[in-house]
Amino acid sequence: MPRSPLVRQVPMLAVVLAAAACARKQPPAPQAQAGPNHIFVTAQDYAFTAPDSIPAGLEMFHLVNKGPSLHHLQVVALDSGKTVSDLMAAMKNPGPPPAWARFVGGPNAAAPTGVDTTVAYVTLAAGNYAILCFIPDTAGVPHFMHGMIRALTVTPTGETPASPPQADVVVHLTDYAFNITGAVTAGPHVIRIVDDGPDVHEMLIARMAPHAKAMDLVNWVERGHMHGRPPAWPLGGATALSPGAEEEVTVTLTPGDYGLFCFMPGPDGKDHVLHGMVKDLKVS
Ligand SMILES: [Cu+2]
Repeated sequence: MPRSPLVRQVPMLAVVLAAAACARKQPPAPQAQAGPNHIFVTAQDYAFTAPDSIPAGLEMFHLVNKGPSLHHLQVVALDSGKTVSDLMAAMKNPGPPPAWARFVGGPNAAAPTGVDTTVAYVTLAAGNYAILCFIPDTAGVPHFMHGMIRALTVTPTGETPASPPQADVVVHLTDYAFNITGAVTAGPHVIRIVDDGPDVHEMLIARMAPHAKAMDLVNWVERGHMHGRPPAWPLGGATALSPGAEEEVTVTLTPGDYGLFCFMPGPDGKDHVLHGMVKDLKVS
């Protein structure tokens, strides 16, 4: 009597299952990412040119500002399946951002010359993100309302993210101060910027114009509404970081006067620079 096809298939199925079980016992070791993914973003009035999709891991964002206005690059992680439309809707409400929108940094403002590039190393997991510019125009309208907002999809790779470069200066952001360890001297630096909370903070680094102090830039923004020539030259830094988030930036300093600034709005509506989150730095 011929055996039924089903009986003939059972041993074959057993072999396949055994092979699958064997494969499960020895998962391939995750490969280390060879180095950062270089992500080039161009800002202009008012749009970003940027990739729609990038691989997960250590991202090195390079921001070029073709101007004429100041622009920065804010990366926001959108959890719980939220989209750029959800973020736009949420930002119409005053007050703190919703829990599903995490500020994960990015390069802060680059001068509108198209020559300087500001950079930031940010480690991103796969998921949905938005990139946007929060800097306001002279009427106080943030640039994302003029179209400087894009979706960014970060795709999984199965690789272990590469390590960011070793920092020689670390800045902890608190309510409301910049706490610096390491020597801020003339020359190239890798600066690690960490938000210790409880609020969201940024750190703009700017070289002051001759005889200008950090408060002169605060007054230009807060009282002068960014009209006329700024008393400082932006060199990047970190855009907003939620508590616990961090990034590395590279910057080359020459002797002179610099300032650190956080223009994030506080719970009272006043920007953190007006709560003392502004610092003069002399570099020699
Ligand atoms: Cu702040």
